Amino acid sequence: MMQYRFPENFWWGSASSGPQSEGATLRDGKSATIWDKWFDESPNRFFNQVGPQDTSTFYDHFRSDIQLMKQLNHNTFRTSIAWARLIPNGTGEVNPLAVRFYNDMLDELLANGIEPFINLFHFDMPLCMQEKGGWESREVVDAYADFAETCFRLFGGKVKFWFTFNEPIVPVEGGYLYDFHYPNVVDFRRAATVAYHTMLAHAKAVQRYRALQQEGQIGIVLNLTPSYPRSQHPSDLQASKIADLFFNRSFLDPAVKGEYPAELVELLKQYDQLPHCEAGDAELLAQGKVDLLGVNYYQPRRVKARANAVNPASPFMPEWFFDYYEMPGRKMNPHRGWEIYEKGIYDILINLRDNYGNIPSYISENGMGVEGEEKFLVEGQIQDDYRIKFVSDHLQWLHKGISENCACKGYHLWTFIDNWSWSNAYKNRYGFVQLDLATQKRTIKKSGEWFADVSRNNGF
Ligand code: BGP
Repeated sequence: MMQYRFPENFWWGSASSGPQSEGATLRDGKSATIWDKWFDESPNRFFNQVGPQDTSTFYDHFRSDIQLMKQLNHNTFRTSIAWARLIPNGTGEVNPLAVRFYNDMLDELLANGIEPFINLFHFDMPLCMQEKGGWESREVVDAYADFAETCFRLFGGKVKFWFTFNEPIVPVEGGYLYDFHYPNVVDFRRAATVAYHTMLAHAKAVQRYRALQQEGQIGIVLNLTPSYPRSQHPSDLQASKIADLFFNRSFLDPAVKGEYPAELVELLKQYDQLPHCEAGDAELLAQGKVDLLGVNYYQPRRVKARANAVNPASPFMPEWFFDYYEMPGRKMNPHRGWEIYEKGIYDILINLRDNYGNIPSYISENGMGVEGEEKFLVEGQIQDDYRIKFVSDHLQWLHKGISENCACKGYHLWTFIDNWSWSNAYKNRYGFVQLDLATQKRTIKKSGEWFADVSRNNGF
């Protein structure tokens, strides 16, 4: 009996990214990214010292991988175009081998009835652009807009769903605040500039796309972490409101409403942390409103009022305004150390419905990273019942949201084939398809077969 039937034309698929799956990192004209640089400098920061060159080699195997997607009944797939592959110097000349690869890959997807969702930046800043200051530099913002326009012109006939950025807050947090991405800076003011310039870059790309009047939609992919207070006490509520401003609304508001929340601007002004703004920025941001929002959801954020007063001599951080809170009895994914809270997906959709004009959205990532999955091998196949449960529990809440009029159009699992996860490398596996890194053999997991049925039946 079908309990959860989804709307017609619902998108069922999975998501990946160029830097995590393509491989051929320095081949066929591709230039280095910050990941190549960081791995060269600090291999010990990567799990088992496995770096960005060790991927599932999508660059070489995309045709057979797309056949696997077909077996899994995908009607969509997200990946990204690597700036450092398409325009190796960051600006100027386009790499013909990259054009050929992306055209072939897009043609193959379309020929197999799989709609490409294409993202333009997945943490993979070309090294030459980082050397110009990365997102701290307005010159890089302009270079990105040119790169985006080049993509629209080259591939806009094939791609109808574009995304400017994946999780733009992550390079801010990782690279400029919490030291888990290159360039490993810890400085709030610089982080704020990076965040601000990323949204200017986003808005410029949207503006360029609309000027071309192509048929299609443009959006952004945000990792939203619903911010739950420990209690309804006003000080806990205030803590969660501020965490929400820093970690969700800092990107969600400009992306959907075309402007920053006044409370966030006020707060940063009060602590003298506002990034430098120029004339015309506000008008530009107002033009960056998206057609479609990708929502990555993995875990909630739980906070409480700070226990101790802030030492005003310490460097400014979002954590000046709250403490993290571990809810008693919470469910955990022990491998990744993330809480599992399925209802979060519903709360996000209701928030978008009620406070963001019910912007059309889809779940662009959701998934469960597990270490040591070989333990679950039975007769050559990983029996990942935990992943089936994880996905179906989230889909039930997603279904409830849709039945209450939330405009959610699809679901992508993170990820298709186990892939390279930044500094976690292959520690946690996320795929519907198991990858043997040594032989590059692919084997569909039990969850992949289950998902193929869900997609075929448009429900479960
Ligand atoms: C998201 C990223 C993905 C992917 C995923 C899993 O933040 O968009 O690129 O890596 O998280 O997280 P992790 O690889 O850190 O376990």
